[in-house]
Parts: sequence; structure tokens; C-alpha cells
Amino acid sequence: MRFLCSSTLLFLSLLSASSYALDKPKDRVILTISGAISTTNVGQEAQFDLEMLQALPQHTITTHNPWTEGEHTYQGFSLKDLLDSLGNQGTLLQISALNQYMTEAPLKDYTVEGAILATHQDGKPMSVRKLGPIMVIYPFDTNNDLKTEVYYGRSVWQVSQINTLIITE
Ligand SMILES: Nc1nc2c(c(=O)[nH]1)N[C@H]1C(S)=C(S)[C@@H](COP(=O)(O)O)O[C@H]1N2
Ligand SMILES: [Mo]
Repeated sequence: MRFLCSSTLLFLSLLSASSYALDKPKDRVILTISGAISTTNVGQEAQFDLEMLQALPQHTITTHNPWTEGEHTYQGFSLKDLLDSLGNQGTLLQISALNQYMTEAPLKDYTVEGAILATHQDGKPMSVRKLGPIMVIYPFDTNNDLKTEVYYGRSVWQVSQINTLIITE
């Protein structure tokens, strides 16, 4: 009996350790996170399909931006919410796009500056042709300080991969 109990407990704790990890994506993977994270679902990475990203708290920003005509409402998630759920320790992000563009941005941009990772424009999923499936959107219309090359350069569209780095100063 004692053996049964302890082996059952061992089994349950192994089960919870492995199932604590993220679900695996069921659909096309649109975002892969790597680097200083502790929760993964495929090898050392955390991979997400659109449905998994839509399960995160959603935020909207209504703004113009230099790459699209007119004002639009962008909906998506906060990168901080996503990274917190993965046990992230990194403070610097390397954000890569489908066209191999890569830039670095501090995680602070997603808290202090209020950027979101948009998956929807005016309620519709963003196609690759419309700079999707994921685009970094800053609230340009409510903060003129964002209208600089620094933030334009961090406005990555067609985002596909994010690596997080621990930077010690
Ligand atoms: N996917 C992707 N996003 C990108 C870029 C890019 O080449 N690919 N260029 C960045 C840079 S450096 C700037 S300044 C702005 C503006 O690019 P544009 O002047 O080519 O429109 O988009 C940023 N986002
Ligand atoms: Mo740029």
C-alpha cells in the first residue's frame, strides 16, 4: 500500500511536471519564442498558433502608422503577458520577421511604451500581404515621441520569431 501510494504520487508529480508545459500548437505555427524562457513545448522553444495567442488577454490600439493608409484598430496581445507565462528572464528581445529582418527592442517597450503584438486589423486576422500574421504596433497617434526612426525600426511586421536575452549592465 505504501509502495502504491508513493509510486502513484511519483507518477502524478511527473505527470504534472510534464503537463505544466505549454500545449502543442494544433494549427500553423505563427510565432516561435526562444532564449531565456523556462516553459517550452517543442524542444527548447515555445511555439504558438493563432488560437493560442488569442487566448492571451487582448488589447486594442487605434492609430495611424506609416505603412498602412488611414486609421485602423489593431487587436493583439502584450508581449509581456506572453513572456511572463513562459517564465521569461530576458530583458532584451531580438524580433525577427518572415523577410529575415531582425531588430532588437527592450521588453520595456511593451510596458512603458504600450506596444502590442497585433494579430487583427479592424477585427480581421492580418494576412502576410497586410503585414501579418503578427505586427508590432506602437500607439503613434497618442504619443508623438514614438514618431522617430527608433520606434519605426522596432515596428516589425510579419513577425515570426522572438529570442529573449538576459542583459546585465
Ligand atoms: N518585416 C519587416 N519589418 C520592418 C522592416 C523590414 O525590413 N521588414 N524595416 C524596419 C525599419 S528599419 C523601418 S525604419 C521601418 C520602415 O520601413 P520602410 O521605410 O521600408 O517602410 O519598418 C521596420 N519594420
Ligand atoms: Mo529604419
